Amino acid sequence: MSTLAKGSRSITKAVLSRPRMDGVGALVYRSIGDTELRNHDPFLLLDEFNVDKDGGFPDHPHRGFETVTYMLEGQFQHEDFAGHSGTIGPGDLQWMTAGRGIVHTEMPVKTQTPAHGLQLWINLPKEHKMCEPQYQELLDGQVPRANPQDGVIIKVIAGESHGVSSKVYTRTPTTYLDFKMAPHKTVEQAIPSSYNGFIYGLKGTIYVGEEGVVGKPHQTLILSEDGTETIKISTKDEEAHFVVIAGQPLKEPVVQRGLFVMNSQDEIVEAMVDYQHGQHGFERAKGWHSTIA
Ligand code: FJE
Ligand code: FE
Repeated sequence: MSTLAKGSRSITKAVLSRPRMDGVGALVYRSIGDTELRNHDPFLLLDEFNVDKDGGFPDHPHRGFETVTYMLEGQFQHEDFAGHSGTIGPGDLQWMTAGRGIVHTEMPVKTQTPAHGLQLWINLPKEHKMCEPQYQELLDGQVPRANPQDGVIIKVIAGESHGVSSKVYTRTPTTYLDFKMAPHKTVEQAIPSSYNGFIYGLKGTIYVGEEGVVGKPHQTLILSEDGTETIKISTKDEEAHFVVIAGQPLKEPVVQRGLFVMNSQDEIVEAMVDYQHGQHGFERAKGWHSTIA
């Protein structure tokens, strides 16, 4: 017998992000991670960033979580302390597991088009926080699409949609879908009922759940946690572009100090000491400076 509730998940909160500055001269709309949207377990942060040629995120460390950078426009380059580097453009993504430690730089390629995209931070379960760093890089063409009906294209960045599965390995079970919908369409999307989830609007207006709660660009809609498996999303007169992100909550203590996210205050102190002394994963941090920042 199914214990799933019928109908669509509803929206428990709608928050419109306002632009602010972060890094060096980078404009970000902060969704998850802003004061009103703290600790949406397992997610720590979602930023929609706009960075022109004078801005970026120069040399900084991470420990204890993953960053997923998904490009919408322009080009972004990165370089880390282990000599790993690359460039991603529109539709491409970099899924970076910082694990025990990454020090890197993230900068736009200095062209006419500013770098515009999304960066998501996913917390790691306790047993993976000190794992070896890993990169999973996918070009736009390597991200599978679901096309459940005419005028609905779903890029499956992580998890699955309408029988199409992503190959990205997630240490924290995560669904990350990019939707493009023509006007006057309705789609249902299954999300595991135990996941916490949200929708973030990029373009156009959407109507979510049985009540048709309105979602706009720069707005975050938090999905209800009521044991329901699907969400229903519709467009009216405009086409729409948005992402649906959901993940299995870790239900572990979260202690965050800047770019280190651990389970206890002691582990945060350890992270700062390890970074300062160049040890336990930060060996290559000693004297490293990026060549692109
Ligand atoms: C950060 C300094 C930083 N949002 N969106 C301080 F550099 C960062 C940081 C980012 C970031 C990077 C990209 Cl590519 C996109 C971002 C913050 O790296 F979060 C703080 N607090
Ligand atoms: Fe970073």
